[in-house]
Amino acid sequence: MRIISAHHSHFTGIVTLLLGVVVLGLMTAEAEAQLQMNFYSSSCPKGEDIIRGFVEKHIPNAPSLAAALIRMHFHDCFVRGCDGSVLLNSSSSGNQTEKVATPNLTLRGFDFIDRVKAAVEAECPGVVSCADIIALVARDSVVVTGGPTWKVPTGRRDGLVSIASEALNNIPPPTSNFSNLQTLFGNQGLDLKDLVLLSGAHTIGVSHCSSFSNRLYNFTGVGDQDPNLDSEYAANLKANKCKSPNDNTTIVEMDPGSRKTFDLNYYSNVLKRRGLFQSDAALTNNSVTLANIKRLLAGSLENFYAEFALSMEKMGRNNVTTGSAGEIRKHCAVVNS
Ligand code: HEM
Ligand SMILES: *[C@@H]1O[C@H](CO)[C@@H](O)[C@H](O)[C@H]1NC(C)=O
Ligand SMILES: *[C@@H]1O[C@H](CO)[C@@H](O)[C@H](O)[C@H]1NC(C)=O
Ligand SMILES: *[C@@H]1O[C@H](CO)[C@@H](O)[C@H](O)[C@H]1NC(C)=O
Ligand SMILES: *[C@@H]1O[C@H](CO)[C@@H](O)[C@H](O)[C@H]1NC(C)=O
Ligand SMILES: *[C@@H]1O[C@H](CO)[C@@H](O)[C@H](O)[C@H]1NC(C)=O
Ligand SMILES: *[C@@H]1O[C@H](CO)[C@@H](O)[C@H](O)[C@H]1NC(C)=O
Ligand SMILES: *[C@@H]1O[C@H](CO)[C@@H](O)[C@H](O)[C@H]1NC(C)=O
Ligand SMILES: CC(=O)N[C@H]1CO[C@H](CO)[C@@H](O)[C@@H]1O
Repeated sequence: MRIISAHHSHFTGIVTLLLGVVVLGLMTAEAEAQLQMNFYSSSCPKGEDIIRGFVEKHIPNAPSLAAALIRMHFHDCFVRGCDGSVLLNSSSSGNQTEKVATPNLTLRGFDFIDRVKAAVEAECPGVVSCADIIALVARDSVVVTGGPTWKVPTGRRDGLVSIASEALNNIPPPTSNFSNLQTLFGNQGLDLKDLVLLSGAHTIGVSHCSSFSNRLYNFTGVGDQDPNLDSEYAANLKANKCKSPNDNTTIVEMDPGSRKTFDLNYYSNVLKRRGLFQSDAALTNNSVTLANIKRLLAGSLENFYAEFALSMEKMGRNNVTTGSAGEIRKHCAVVNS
């Protein structure tokens, strides 16, 4: 009995050990499943070309979508990694997904992603993730509109979960001060240099007045203006754009005069205290971010593009779902049933 028992426990021990090795091996494989260039080269060889072709065909007719799509990629990556969670619709049974969180109210381009997904599904059903589609479409649309390019390694899987409050907690609001930004970017493995470079995307696109009208009308609750916003620019915005503190519909170009051009003007604006958001202004409040702005402005556009590319790739790789985790969604707005 004792012998059998000892034998038995020895046997169990070996099985446990073997199981442990297998589980450890699986965990390592999971952790090591990484993004790679052209992940779909054998599973969907034409996939990335179809996406680029679709963008090249349609974005020139709606170039302002390029800004919307790079912003969507940013919002996707900052919540649960770039896993397409930003695309999930809230369910009638009460799930409030990231889409309905305040920062997402002004996101655009969901239908564009759906159309790209349909084109890809027609070629290879169930193979290319929505998360990769956002990442590729963001890059391809910025390229088509004359902006920088960057590497988009693929192999992201789509997440199963999307929670509105996580968007609120992770996506920096326009009222962010420097330390908010440092923390929220730091949470994503992004440093102060990345913060400056990625904020440079505000060289394209638009904002609603509601995202910054506190700076114009009631900065500290006594009907005042933000002293860190150039007063001439503020007066101009009040006279011509955001004529009332309750204007939720008017849109304003973030880089006036060159909102369609991916250039260095955003950084010049920031130094002139003409960045639209407090978060833009906050980049001048720290010696590292300020020095980076000046360094970029002293350098060439090509240099900005090259550095921007590295930060975009870094953002796109952060905390992604890979391997056998998550799924490949059939429709980007809903988890597979
Ligand atoms: C640093 C923290 C950031 C804050 C606080 C911030 C905030 C905002 C806000 C409030 C808007 C305007 C939304 C509206 O009212 O319509 C906006 C627009 C935009 N953001 Fe950011 N953003 C940040 C970083 C980024 C990053 C990292 C990217 C991309 C790499 C980005 C790309 C854009 C683009 C392209 C637009 C224009 C969107 C359009 O035209 O529809 N932003 N951002
Ligand atoms: C990474 O993603 C997982 C789930 O996809 C999430 O639970 C976790 O909070 C994320 N980590 C960070 C730092 O965002
Ligand atoms: C919806 O909520 C349920 C319960 O909280 C959760 O299990 C599920 O993952 C949620 N769905 C999404 C898409 O987040
Ligand atoms: C930044 O804002 C947060 C609230 O969002 C506040 O708690 C903190 O004190 C602020 N930091 C500085 C340096 O003003
Ligand atoms: C400014 O904000 C304060 C406090 O939130 C509020 O009491 C006041 O009515 C606002 N003033 C204007 C002009 O909106
Ligand atoms: C603007 O939005 C705020 C809240 O988001 C709302 O309280 C206000 O009534 C809206 N103003 C208009 C003019 O629709
Ligand atoms: C930057 O610092 C100044 C004081 O040096 C402060 O008044 C201002 O509010 C800060 N701006 C931002 C956007 O944090
Ligand atoms: C998701 O919601 C949008 C409206 O917000 C709707 O147009 C679309 O059909 C929905 N998609 C699915 C698959 O339910
Ligand atoms: C694009 C999108 O889903 N926008 C939604 C944001 O949230 C509001 C309500 O909270 C919805 O009405 C929008 O459809």
